[in-house]
Amino acid sequence: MQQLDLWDRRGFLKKSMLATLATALGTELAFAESLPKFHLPLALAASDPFDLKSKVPEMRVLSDRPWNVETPAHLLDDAVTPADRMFVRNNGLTPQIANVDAWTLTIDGESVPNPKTFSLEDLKKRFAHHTYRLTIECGGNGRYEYNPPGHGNQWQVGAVSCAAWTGVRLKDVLREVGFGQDAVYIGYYGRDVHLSGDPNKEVISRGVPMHKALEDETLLAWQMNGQDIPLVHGYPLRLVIGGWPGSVSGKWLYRIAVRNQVHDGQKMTGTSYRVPAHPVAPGTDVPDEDLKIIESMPVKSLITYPKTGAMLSENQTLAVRGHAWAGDHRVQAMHTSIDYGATWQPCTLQSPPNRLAWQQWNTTIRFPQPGYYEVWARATDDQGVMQPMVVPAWNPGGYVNNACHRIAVKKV
Ligand SMILES: Nc1nc2c(c(=O)[nH]1)N[C@H]1C(S)=C(S)[C@@H](COP(=O)(O)O)O[C@H]1N2
Ligand SMILES: [Mo]
Repeated sequence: MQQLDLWDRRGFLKKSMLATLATALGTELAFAESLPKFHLPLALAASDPFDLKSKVPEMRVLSDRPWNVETPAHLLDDAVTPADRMFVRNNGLTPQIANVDAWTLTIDGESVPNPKTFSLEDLKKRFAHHTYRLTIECGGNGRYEYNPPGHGNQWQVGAVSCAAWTGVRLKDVLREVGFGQDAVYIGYYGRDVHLSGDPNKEVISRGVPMHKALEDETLLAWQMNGQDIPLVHGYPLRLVIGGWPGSVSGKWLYRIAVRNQVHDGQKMTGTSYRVPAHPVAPGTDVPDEDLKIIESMPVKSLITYPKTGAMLSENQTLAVRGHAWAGDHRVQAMHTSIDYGATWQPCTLQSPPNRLAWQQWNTTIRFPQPGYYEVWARATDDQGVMQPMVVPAWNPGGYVNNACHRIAVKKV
């Protein structure tokens, strides 16, 4: 349910919504008529239950202020991630979108001589539409395995999605606006609200170098899987950039600056989304100047069927499947092992529908005798680079853990 639907023309809660609201709150709404315009009772405004009620109940809530919710691996079985199974990573509070008709996107910055502002209608009418399936993986996915622990949400394996996004190419819009030779980077700005409630505080404002911003697949999107983007995923407009840390795909987008320097917005500096430029021992205090910004995400894969803990009876073979992705690269091979990585068997691997989309793989496994097994999955990218079997290089933020995914299987 979009929050938009809550309000009548005058900005008061719709009468037809009162029963739903009462259910969400667990109590009747007293004085709903006299609430100030576009105001929700505090209990609702704080936890934004409407959007997350639409998630499947098995999703793992890591925090509720801000919302951070991950998807268990077996719920990511679809080639195109449905909205109700998509992980949520908020750094601040989901904004309330009172009037979507008034939404605009401004392109400005040092490298833009003539800044321009577009309505959503302008974007939709004036530029060609494109749809791509794009893998979005949080840079901190897999953080739970680092020791000492990285600061932040202890994501396991499910902070990744691949939905079909529809919009216009950022490059088409930037070319129409015009930018100078000195352009280095873009930076996005979103309408989410800082946890402190201070409207002047930036929640997150990240970006990418021009070469990534100008790729065909970099979209200003208003649809996900053929529908309005759900509020929690960035309605009504989102920057979507596949293959790089999810943090570069700015939600609730209202401004893009074309910068003549590396963008220095919120969470572009310090240990945020940065890793040591040189190898360090676990627990090292790494100075800022030795950290570099994470760009393309490393090769990785997931087993999405069966769910870990599967029981298998005599003579049964096990059909195993999942997805594999490799940042800006393509996945070239997929293998599984049932002997802790001693030997590996090749899997069937599909081509991606477009660049930067995860690829589907599957295989059939026969287990030699009854007992406990682990199935490990390992992807190899088009450069011959493989997933490590154990946790890779420790880094202060606990980013880019692409160790092999494993599930437990028992043959009885
Ligand atoms: N405006 C805004 N955009 C944002 C964020 C945010 O907090 N605010 N989080 C980023 C991060 S860290 C990730 S991993 C992705 C998560 O996208 P999702 O919640 O749609 O899955 O959104 C990115 N875009
Ligand atoms: Mo993220």
